[in-house]
Amino acid sequence: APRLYTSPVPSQPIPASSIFTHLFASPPHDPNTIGGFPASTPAFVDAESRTVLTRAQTKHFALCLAYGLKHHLDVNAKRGDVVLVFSQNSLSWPVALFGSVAAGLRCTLANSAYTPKELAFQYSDSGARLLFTSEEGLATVLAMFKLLGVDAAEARRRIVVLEAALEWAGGPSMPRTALGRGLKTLADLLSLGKVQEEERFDGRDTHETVYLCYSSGTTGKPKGVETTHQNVIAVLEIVKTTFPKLSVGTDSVLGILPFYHIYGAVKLVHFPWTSGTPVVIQPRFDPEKFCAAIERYKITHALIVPPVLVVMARHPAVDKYDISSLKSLFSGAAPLGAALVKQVTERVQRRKGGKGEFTILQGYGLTETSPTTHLLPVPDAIRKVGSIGVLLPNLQARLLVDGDGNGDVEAKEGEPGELWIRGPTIMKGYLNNPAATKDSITPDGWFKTGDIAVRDNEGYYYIVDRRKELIKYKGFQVPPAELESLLLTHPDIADVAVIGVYSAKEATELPRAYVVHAHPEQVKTEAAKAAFQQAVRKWTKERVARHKQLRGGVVVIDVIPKSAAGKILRRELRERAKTELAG
Ligand code: 4UU
Repeated sequence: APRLYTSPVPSQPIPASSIFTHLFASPPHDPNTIGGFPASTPAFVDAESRTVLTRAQTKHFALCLAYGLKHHLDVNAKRGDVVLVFSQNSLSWPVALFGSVAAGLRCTLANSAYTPKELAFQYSDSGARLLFTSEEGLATVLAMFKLLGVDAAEARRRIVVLEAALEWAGGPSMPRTALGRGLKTLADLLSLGKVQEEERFDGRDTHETVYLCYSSGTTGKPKGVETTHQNVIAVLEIVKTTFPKLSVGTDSVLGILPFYHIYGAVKLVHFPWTSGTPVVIQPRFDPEKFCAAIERYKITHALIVPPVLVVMARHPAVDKYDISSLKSLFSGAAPLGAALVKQVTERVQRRKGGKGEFTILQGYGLTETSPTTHLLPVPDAIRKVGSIGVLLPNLQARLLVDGDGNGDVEAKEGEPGELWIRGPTIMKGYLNNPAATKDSITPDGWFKTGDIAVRDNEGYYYIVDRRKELIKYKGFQVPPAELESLLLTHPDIADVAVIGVYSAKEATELPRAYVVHAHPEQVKTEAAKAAFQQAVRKWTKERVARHKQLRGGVVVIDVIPKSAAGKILRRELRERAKTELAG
């Protein structure tokens, strides 16, 4: 019988509802509340302009947008249509998302740093027919439609601009960019009317897909992850049991993680809402602005990725601003070193002058698990430093090792194995990709994470290795297969393999390419090699989003090590890189 692990936390009831009803219900006996908290409670705050959306405004604008999406003649959205959101974090984001959800649409969330080609892939693959873009993203969007052969008039019909002006929310007005002039805006869609009720959902519909974030999974190119209403409602309920308690009126969360990544989408746009806690929105991590916002808004919790802690360990801004309100920093999306945790914990505690508790916590999850499966409880922050914490309730886990040709077998107690997860937060599958779905979810519902974990005798998990191809740059996915197929189009590259190398200095992996030159005689000298390496880095930089650049270097190699079946032996390259980088 398989060795099944369960959570130390009791199982939670998961309502069979829709996201909109779950978050926005105003019961007849308590009409001045929305989702269990007073309608006047601030929900989202623009850190820069200080514009606030209360719960009531968020709901109002979402219902107005739902009306606009359905009735604007250019849009005419129908239930199940896919809308793509392409924007850095802004106050418009939650409105765009919840308005689309209220209209019964599916939302695909795209990295705001994407190039036109990267965006074109997700737009087409997801079957999107409508797109929200920030003004910043507009040039990319127009170039994308050109690439897709969509004429200018049709492109205009499909675009809704989330303009920088927040007049619709009572915030400041700003000039429109020249590019954006003449296009319809969020404000236009908000002005047409308001749906009385969100799309009605019955029990069956809780299993409908609502979000499509993209993940490469264990191998290959990015795939649309079908996240259902039920997946999201379940993760909110199970996270609540173990995440630091958020209180209405006293706590506030800093929202710097990108909302288009599942971590930001769920833990910032949805989760604090369920506690009546405001999220202060910043478009990107900037050490000065981060600390200034903590001071100005008396931030109690910030969700981050490990490289932010590197900055918090050294940056003078930490001493310049009053950050004494902070109760926790919560890290996820990439491995976190214990030494760094201790260093930052001590520094922040010193800044707090010993007043009030402060902990650095960790969580673990994947796009495919909606996302959080493990959390480190507050009391264990130091005792179990480095651990991703305990399995959340309603989930089951197994740890598997390759059994000498006998398929997967259970790892022995305390030994590493591939982490498998089963439960209500596992995605429905990869969009239009039954083969990839079948490879990642067993017939009896176990999702294979591709991560190697150890479980200690008290039930705390540690991620010790990764079995899959994936590279993580500052928490962002870099699928090696995508870079490899791009690099193979370079005229001088005959073969290539991309791996991740770890930089302790930046607390992140960096993508590193091993390339075989098409004409090896041209790169015989060290100078020729160096010039070629530089050229490949520059060539790549011009073609991919920031996070996919070959920051880990380019290495010329005679032949890419491969198995008899032609699979790249990545482990061998990783070992090689360790030696190269040490030497
Ligand atoms: C070592 O990164 C994410 C989701 C992160 C997340 C979300 C909510 C963390 C905590 C939380 O509460 O999703 P993806 O799909 O971009 O990447 C998933 C992969 C994992 O398979 C693993 O390899 O990212 C890596 N990963 C981690 N690795 C995620 N969290 C961790 C972690 N330590 N804490």
